[in-house]
Amino acid sequence: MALLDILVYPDPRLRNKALPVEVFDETVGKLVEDMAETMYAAPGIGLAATQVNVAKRIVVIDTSEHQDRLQVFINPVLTGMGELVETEEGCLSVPGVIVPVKRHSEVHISALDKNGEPFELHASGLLAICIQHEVDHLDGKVFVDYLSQLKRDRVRKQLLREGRSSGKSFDKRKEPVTAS
Ligand code: GNR
Ligand code: NI
Repeated sequence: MALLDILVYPDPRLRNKALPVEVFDETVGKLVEDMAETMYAAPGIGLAATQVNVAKRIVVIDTSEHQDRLQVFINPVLTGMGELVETEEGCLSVPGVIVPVKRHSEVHISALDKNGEPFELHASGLLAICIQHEVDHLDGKVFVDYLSQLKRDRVRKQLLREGRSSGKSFDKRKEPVTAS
């Protein structure tokens, strides 16, 4: 078991699009274990492989009250259902920021478990919100993308100022000093 480093926005690697898992070997099993450990330690209710710089379509979630029910979703496919609901969301890759995001209140999920066995699930409540948030990560999307550009810029500058983002291709000296 190992704790993995979580990428922080605006790290450009959060924009990577994850590829489907095709081989279910011990590498996948180890990654799932390490992702779960990392999520519980954070603590968070979900984690996508993209956040630990692995471009594979793997998500771990635990929305149970006592954080004792791990759910693993590999190559998840969602069908959004129900009305759109606004929930206050946070993200381990955007520390300190909680903003309202609109999501489907219910989703149908098709996915594979860690052994490659397919399963289907109908989710509502926090699990429905969380899986939509995680599949966005797999597609290179971060919840701040739903904010206005002004608010997103504020979040980006704040995190760069705090020096929490370690995006190597972000040359902080080239950040314009004057905002237009
Ligand atoms: O820990 C998390 N909490 C959370 C709260 C509301 C909506 C989504 C989430 S997911 C987040 C963990 C995370 O960043 N997963 O990508
Ligand atoms: Ni997140």
